[in-house]
Amino acid sequence: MSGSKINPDHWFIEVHEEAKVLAGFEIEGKALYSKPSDFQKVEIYQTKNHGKLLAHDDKIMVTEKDEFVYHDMIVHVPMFTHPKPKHVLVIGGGDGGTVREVLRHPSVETCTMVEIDGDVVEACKEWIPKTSSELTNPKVSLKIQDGVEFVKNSQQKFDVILVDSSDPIGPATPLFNVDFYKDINKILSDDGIVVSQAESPFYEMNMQKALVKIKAQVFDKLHLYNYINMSYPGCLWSFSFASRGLCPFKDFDPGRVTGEFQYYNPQIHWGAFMLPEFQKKAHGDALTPTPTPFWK
Ligand code: SPD
Repeated sequence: MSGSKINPDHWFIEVHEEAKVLAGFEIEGKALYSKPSDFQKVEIYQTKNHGKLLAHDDKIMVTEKDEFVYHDMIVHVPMFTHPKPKHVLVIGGGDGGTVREVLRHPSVETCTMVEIDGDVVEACKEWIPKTSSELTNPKVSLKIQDGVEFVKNSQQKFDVILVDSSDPIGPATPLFNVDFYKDINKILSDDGIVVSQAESPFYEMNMQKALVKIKAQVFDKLHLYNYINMSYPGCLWSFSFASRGLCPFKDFDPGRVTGEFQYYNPQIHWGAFMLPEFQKKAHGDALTPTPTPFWK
C-alpha cells in the first residue's frame, strides 16, 4: 500500500489542523447521506474496509468496524462498577451504539437518551442499524432536545450518566462546561457515576485538561481511562470517570462481568486506568490517585 497515489475524491479524510495529521478511509461512491442539519453537517459514507462511517462537520464519529471499542468502553466500565444500575441517562450518542450496550445490562429498567440533533438519529436509523437497532427498545425514552436544558430541568435521578458527545465544537460545546456538570450532579443518584468522552491525550490535551478541571470542581472522585480508537486521529483516546464515591477498582467485582464483548474484559477495565507518564504528569494531582500496583 505504501507509495500508492490517493485520489481525494475516493477518500473521507479528517484533518487535524493543529497536529498536522489525518485519519482517512477509502470510500465507495458518493455519500449515502449528506445534509446540513440545524446544528452541523451530517454525513454517512460506505467505506471500502470499515463498513459505514458517520461524520459530523468532517469529524469521524463512528465506523462500523471498530465502533465496539468506543461503545464497550463508555458503557461497561461504569455499568460494571455500579452494583445495580437501574436508570441510565445518555446525553448525545445519536448513532445509538451507547444505548445498545447499556441495554445489555439486565438491571437496567430505563434508558433515557437525549440527543440534540434529530437528523443524526434518523440518518443512523436508516443507514447504520448496527448501532441504532435498539433505539426502539421499550426501555428507551428518546428525547430530541438539548441535553444542557434536559439536565437543568430534570427531576429524575440517574445511576449512570454517559456523556457521549462529539468534540467541543458546534453543538457539543456546552457539554464541556462547569454549569452542565453541576446540573448533572443534581440528578445523579447518591452512588451515581458520570462518564464523559474526554478527547485525545496526544492531540487534544488542552481540551482534556479543561474537562478534568471542570469535573474536579464538581465530583469527589475523578479518573481518566484510555482506549484505542483506530478511527480517530492519534488512536489513543480517553473517557473521564467521575462519581460521588464509587471507585472503579474497589467497587468493581470482576465476578459480575457476564456476556461476550469484543473489547471489554475485567483486565481491560483495570488496565485502561493505568495512564502513560506524559498523561499523568499533564494532569498532576487533579485526578484521584489510582491504587498502588500489585508489584510494589
Ligand atoms: N472525534 C470524535 C470524538 C468522539 C465522538 N463521539 C462518538 C459517538 C459515538 N457514539
